[in-house]
Amino acid sequence: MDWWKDTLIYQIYPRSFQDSNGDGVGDIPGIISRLDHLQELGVGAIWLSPVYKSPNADNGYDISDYREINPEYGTMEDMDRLIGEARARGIRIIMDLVINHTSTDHYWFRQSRDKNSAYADYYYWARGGADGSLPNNWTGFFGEDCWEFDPQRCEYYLHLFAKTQADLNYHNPEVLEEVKDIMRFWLRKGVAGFRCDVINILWKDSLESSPKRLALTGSEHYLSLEGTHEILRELRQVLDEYDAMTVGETVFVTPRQARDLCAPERNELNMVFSFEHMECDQYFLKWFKRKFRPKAFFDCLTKWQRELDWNAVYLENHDQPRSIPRFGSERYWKESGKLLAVLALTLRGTPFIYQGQEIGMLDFDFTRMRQLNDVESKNVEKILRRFHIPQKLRWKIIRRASRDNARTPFQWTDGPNGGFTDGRPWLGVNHNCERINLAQQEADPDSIWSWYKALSALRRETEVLRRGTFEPLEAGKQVFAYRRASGEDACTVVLNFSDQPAEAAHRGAVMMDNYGRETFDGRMQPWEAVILRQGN
Ligand code: ISL
Ligand code: CA
Repeated sequence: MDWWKDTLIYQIYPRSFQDSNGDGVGDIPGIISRLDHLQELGVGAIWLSPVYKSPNADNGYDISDYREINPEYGTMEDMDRLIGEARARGIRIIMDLVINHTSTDHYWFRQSRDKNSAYADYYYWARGGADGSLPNNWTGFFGEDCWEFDPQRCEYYLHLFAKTQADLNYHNPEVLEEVKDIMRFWLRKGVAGFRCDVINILWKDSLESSPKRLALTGSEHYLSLEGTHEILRELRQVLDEYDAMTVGETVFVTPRQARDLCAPERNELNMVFSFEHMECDQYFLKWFKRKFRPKAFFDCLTKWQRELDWNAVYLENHDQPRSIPRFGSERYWKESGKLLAVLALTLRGTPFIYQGQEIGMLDFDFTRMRQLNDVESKNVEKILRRFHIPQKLRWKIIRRASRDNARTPFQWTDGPNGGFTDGRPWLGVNHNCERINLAQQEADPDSIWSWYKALSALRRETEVLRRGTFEPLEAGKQVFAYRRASGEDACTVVLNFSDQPAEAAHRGAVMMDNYGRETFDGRMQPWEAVILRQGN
């Protein structure tokens, strides 16, 4: 019960983790060959981004068969072997469950093009206006129209994401039954749970146009509605047969909505990925970046820590730029990488570490649009062109916010392609792999990697760091301090988010300090992070 509260979870983006056969694409045998790395980090579970059959319009988030493995990644035998090999190391596997939409290559969708087929109502189909207008005025997540005309059916289908990601229609009870079967299929194989993609938008209450004309027009018809809660409670029954856990990716969610999605007594999700703390460096949309304001970040984290009893804690994933250039400092790469590690592993909740975070990987070093792969970046670049935004500015916008920033291959060594592949990588390896790579950091007891290992071990051994309460102590312009307490035991965490020194009002015996200090008098170096036993 609640095993996921004591565990560190590691996210693998399979395409970019480890290639085993020289085709330039990461794969499941590659993951198996690196399980020892994860075991050393003290990982208790892996969240695997999608490995199902997919035409890869959105790198696996467009699934064409939920019961098959994408041949680029291996076979079902490889997958079974991964589950077994991971289990032998005490590591569980969490699958990515993408059920808001399927690929238009999915059998259901192909059948659905025929109005008389048994699958006719598996998706949202609608007629356009007589004047050639779309069925409604909603906008999609990837900056395009969210309706596409199908010449065979002579109707439009809804797609809130890419054109080839058609939204499933949960008004049809058969769709939910299909999903339950898929979940059972994987749970029977021994997976421990699911990360549920955009799970708070499943239920669309109507397809009416919206009077709101901001970005995401129409979202009041699908964001966190009661219909979604009902679906989640049904799915929970399947999960309970296997004691499985779920973490929901929930877009635009407020703390209150998050509570409704994961309060234990409501039997829906176990925790959610919320986004508010990822928005402290933007105006309204991620494409409009502003200077990162640590104070806003601390306040936001504090709010979420207080409002939810338990939640997923993350600073990186495959949709977000890397955390060091964003919340830390490239100038103090090592110090700020370690500080962010402390933050991620000492807040209350289940920490999720994204591949490469544990060695302080940075954003891509591409110089041209051509080097990018992500469908979202390409769409947005097209829109910027349409608005006659000059090339230089377009590139600046894309470079800072593109999802490809975190998708470059894992840097294992300083050798060719960072040891990721013997072939040509599907996405360019960052040239900084000469400086930032696992092999080098394994040999260095003072590296970010060594720090992550030590922190992870400390968290495992220290109950109060896992289960203790969260009490905010200080959230200033640059210093963030909080206390974790449980019975007689307590720890205080003090973090200096700045290239400048700081003074903090906290004292105590040092458990860990990224400047190697043994006593702490409140004076802090740039990006210093300290964990104190007791303290206040
Ligand atoms: O990165 C985003 C857009 O700027 C987010 O809005 C993202 O699209 C949203 O978090 C949903 O993400 C998930 O579903 C998408 C997929 O492309 C993402 O990779 C996935 O994490 C559609 O399946
Ligand atoms: Ca491969």
